[in-house]
Amino acid sequence: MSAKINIPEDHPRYKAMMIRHNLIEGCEKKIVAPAGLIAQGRGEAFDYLIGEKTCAFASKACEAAAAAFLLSKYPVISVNGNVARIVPEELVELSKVSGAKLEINLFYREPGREAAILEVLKNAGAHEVLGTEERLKLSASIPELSSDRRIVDPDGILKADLVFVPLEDGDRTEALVAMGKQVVTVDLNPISRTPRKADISIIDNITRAVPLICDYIRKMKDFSKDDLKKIIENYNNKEILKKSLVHISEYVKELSESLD
Ligand code: PTJ
Repeated sequence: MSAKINIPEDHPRYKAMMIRHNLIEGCEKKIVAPAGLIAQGRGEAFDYLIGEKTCAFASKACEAAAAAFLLSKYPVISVNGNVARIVPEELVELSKVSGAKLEINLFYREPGREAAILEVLKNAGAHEVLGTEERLKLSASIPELSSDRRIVDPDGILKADLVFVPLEDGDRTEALVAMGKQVVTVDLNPISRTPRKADISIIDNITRAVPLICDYIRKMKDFSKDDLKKIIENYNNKEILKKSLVHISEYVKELSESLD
């Protein structure tokens, strides 16, 4: 077990440090894969580079994501160890407001991990969870994908028209897009393959992005289909990625000038 930590609430990096230690404990409980700790470190570095706040390009992507959820006939939220540990209640809330199913889908499959994540989601208020160990015998496969992420639930990702895949790897994003699914992701690293391949990429921390998507869904739930479609038509993912990169370069320049 990790040593007991005592982070004072007035520590300037209290929130980020709590998340870090939450993930370390999640790793000890098998919820988080060891590689998930490295992924979080990469995410934290990019969060520094965007200024640890939701930027306009991320809000725009959250709005488009909300419109896509509302237009979707069969949306599915893909849950990995990191997101289950960091934002379980928020994922369950997203599932409730959007009507999307929750499916556990892991890159690093190890006995006991699905069960540990199922418990987390149930404790967060989930009623139905797909991709569990007992449903694995029913599992289907994503063609042309060799990682363990290829194993999907036939009543979940396989059937979905929209898949929400936060903190995802590029290969599966590409495979899902090739299967004709609309792919929405959250990833702090705009250079990573997933946001470049997805239809809607939210360049923000998962802790900020999921509550914001829920807010947009609540705000837009009575919009007409035409209005929702217009939001999607006016959304350009490449532009959003460009804006995020320009923001990072300007922010870093500003920081360097503040040292003059
Ligand atoms: O639980 P498993 O077995 O399914 O594995 C999950 C991980 C995350 C380990 C697996 O999907 C993986 O290895 O992912 P990658 O390829 O490291 O990609 C994760 C991406 O998420 C990276 O581009 C990170 O920058 C980004 N990221 C990490 N933490 C956050 C984040 N993005 C948003 N919010 C975060 N908190």
